[in-house]
Amino acid sequence: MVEKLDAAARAALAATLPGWSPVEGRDAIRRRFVFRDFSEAWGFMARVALLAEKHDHHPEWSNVWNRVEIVLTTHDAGGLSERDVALARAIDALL
Ligand code: H2B
Repeated sequence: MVEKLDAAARAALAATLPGWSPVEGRDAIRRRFVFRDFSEAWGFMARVALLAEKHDHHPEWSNVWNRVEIVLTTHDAGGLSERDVALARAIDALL
């Protein structure tokens, strides 16, 4: 079983992942990405999909033309875990 983030790790989130914010009513974080067009958005999603497979950790996400919204939470833990932090960092490193 994956452990949920402890209070110290949660307090550090704003500093460690400044692009991500808490999702209202859920133990999850979200980031919205805007690209020039659909092609760029889809290319980004393809790279995130490969990262997700590598991490064995998968986003909840949606795409509308040039916009992608990614929500991260750990289903196996019922909330945020280090897996979400690791994937969020890896996604940020793609930008
Ligand atoms: N992704 C997310 N977001 N949360 C999980 O708990 C999770 C996952 N578990 N991807 C993984 C796959 C698990 O189901 C497999 C069997 O490792």
